[in-house]
Amino acid sequence: MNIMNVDYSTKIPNNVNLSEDRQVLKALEGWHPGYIDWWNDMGPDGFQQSLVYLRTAYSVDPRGWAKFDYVRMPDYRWGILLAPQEENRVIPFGENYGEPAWQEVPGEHRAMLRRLIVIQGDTEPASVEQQRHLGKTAPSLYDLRNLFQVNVEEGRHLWAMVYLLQKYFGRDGREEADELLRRRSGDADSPRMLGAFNEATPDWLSFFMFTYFTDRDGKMQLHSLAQSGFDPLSRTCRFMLTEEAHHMFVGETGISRVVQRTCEAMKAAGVSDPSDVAGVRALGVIDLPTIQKKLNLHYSLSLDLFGSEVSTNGANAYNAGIKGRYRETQIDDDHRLQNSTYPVLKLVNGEIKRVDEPALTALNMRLRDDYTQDCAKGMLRWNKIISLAGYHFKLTLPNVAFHRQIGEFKDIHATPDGVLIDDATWKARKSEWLPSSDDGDFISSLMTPVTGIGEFAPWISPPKVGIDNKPGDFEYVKIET
Ligand code: BYC
Repeated sequence: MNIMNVDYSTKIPNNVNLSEDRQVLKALEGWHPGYIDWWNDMGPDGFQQSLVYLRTAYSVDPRGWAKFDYVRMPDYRWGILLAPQEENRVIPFGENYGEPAWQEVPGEHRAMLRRLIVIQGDTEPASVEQQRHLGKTAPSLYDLRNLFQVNVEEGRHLWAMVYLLQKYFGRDGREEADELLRRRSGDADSPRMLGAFNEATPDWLSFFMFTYFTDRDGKMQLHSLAQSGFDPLSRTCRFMLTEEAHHMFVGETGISRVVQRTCEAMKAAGVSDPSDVAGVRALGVIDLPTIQKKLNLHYSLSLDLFGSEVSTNGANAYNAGIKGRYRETQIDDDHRLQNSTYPVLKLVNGEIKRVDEPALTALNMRLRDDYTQDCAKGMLRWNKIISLAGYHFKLTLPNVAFHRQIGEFKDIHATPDGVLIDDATWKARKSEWLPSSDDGDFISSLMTPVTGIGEFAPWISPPKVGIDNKPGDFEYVKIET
């Protein structure tokens, strides 16, 4: 078969020749009913019979890989798609640098590889679970469609990891695949594996922040795994990144549209001080200080997803050739890192300082730094909207020591500016920096669904362009009641 095109003749669409890999096909077909049960229980609440204008991957050719059409979500063709194999690919880093990439799991790294694949897999259904109630309060059909697009693709990313588990990890892999359907976001007994994936996504501002900040952790982690010497993992992640770009677009433009609408409403009403929270809220839009608080929350939760700044797990995965750096092949160094150092932010005598650490153990910190740089780009766009509207207010990323539960700063408190504070001050001032229950109530009060064609909730601007270049009055979701 042609690797570029996806075979839709089997129950599970794929470009990995499943029709000739009976054992794996059987295992995946056996897993399928449990997945559909999970989707029905934990996928989007309502709208399952609605026709949604979704894109489905039909090829892995970057020049044209998706087609758009109306689909009922349970009928979405979740498929197994790997980017084409690069000829003569070598392991691009670590102790086995320069050797041919592995097409099978190297025995000595089996447990580590399985764990990373399981963690990656676990985040995908978790995010669908976190977002399952949002459809009921969507600000427009356009946004509703984008939510569902993100959800079905996260479902596909789960399939991608389950394929790797079932094809390459035998019985353990099948057991892990079942566990991925058993854990639940926020469940007291059986939570999802990483912290941020057990938090609530209660409203659409959180959804946009999540897709901007947390999906961007996904981008960084997928890039690192795309460097893997285990070629099937690399190829899987490379294709996942194609879809991931849209998720971050949803986040970036979502926040832009909220900021835009707030600025327009403030201007129209003659509000000169954007920090006049009550005055701005009276206009039925979300004030910029509250947007900043949500940003503080989601950014800090997402920083935790990089693990500890200094990590032997990270060093081992790199040495083994399993997980590389962001854009590893474009970095000009020895790709072994045995003798180099990297500056890590640490707490030294009560002060936040950069300290040189062996580069190998500092890989989580390095990836997190790359992430922070990537986050800053969208911030520039949001701030431009604010300054063009004539307001002196700047959205900023909080200091890395702020509100952390993992790593160097987990036991201290710091302000968003990075000033260390004691417990009592933190308790007294926390609601200045993180969304309070009052803030949550206010945002919730705005979350009334708008389902008219071409209509938008009054707290968010329409997008500049439609999905698939559709006009403003396009019916992105034909809601079945
Ligand atoms: N929560 O050495 P350490 C995405 C554990 S998002 C709970 O500091 P390490 C997506 C850690 O497991 C991307 N536990 O860190 C986005 C370890 O436990 P064990 C998902 C945590 O291992 C939106 C211990 O603490 N993909 O795709 O170097 C929507 C010490 O760990 C956390 C990946 O993350 C935490 N936050 O790095 C949908 C890639 N952090 O082993 C999807 C795969 C650490 O001692 N995962 N721990 O029991 C990894 O590369 C690494 O596991 C991590 C942690 C980067 C997560």
